[in-house]
Amino acid sequence: MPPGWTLSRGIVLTYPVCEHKDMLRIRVLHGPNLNLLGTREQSIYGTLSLDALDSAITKLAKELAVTVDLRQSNSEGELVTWIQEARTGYDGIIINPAAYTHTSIAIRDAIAAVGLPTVEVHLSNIHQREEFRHRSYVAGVAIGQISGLGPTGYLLALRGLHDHLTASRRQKKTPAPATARRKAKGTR
Ligand code: CA2
Repeated sequence: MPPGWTLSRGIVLTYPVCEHKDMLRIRVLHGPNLNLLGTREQSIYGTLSLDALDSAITKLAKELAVTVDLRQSNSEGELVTWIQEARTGYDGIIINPAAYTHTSIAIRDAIAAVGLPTVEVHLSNIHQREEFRHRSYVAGVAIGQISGLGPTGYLLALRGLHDHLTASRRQKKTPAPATARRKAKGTR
């Protein structure tokens, strides 16, 4: 459904969203059990619900003029499919693979295969917790990992990925200096 204001009794006044074709597009993926955020284990994962977290991410995305696509799944295969699909139409990925962080070679391989800059996020500090959480299969194919900063970690990931993608776009647009071009060609 297109975005809009609810007037009364389900009457929605929709408005067009102006999406510039050059806008950065980022897919945000939440792994298994993160749909339970705010309902249990609040001492570890905090009190914010997944909907509230997604709203905070969407709000920052608007400020940064980034389009975000937010999804949660309890299924490894579905996450792999969403990573693969991001290859067309997305510039980067933010992922909290949750428990799959520590087990999933399939998610790691999918991220490596699409080659999109990816930031790994964890609400808790996985390095301070049980030994089995210290290993991340995703970290080796991510441009960075943010762990232990709660929901703020997602917002930092969004800013960081935005800056990374903007810098690499700018680099692609700026022609290399003549000397570097000659060197690359092997001419004098
Ligand atoms: O700290 C994180 O963000 C984790 O990715 C969360 C995973 C955990 O397996 C990782 O080691 C670290 C668990 C997500 C479960 O989320 C829940 C949220 C509320 C209540 C119960 C589970």
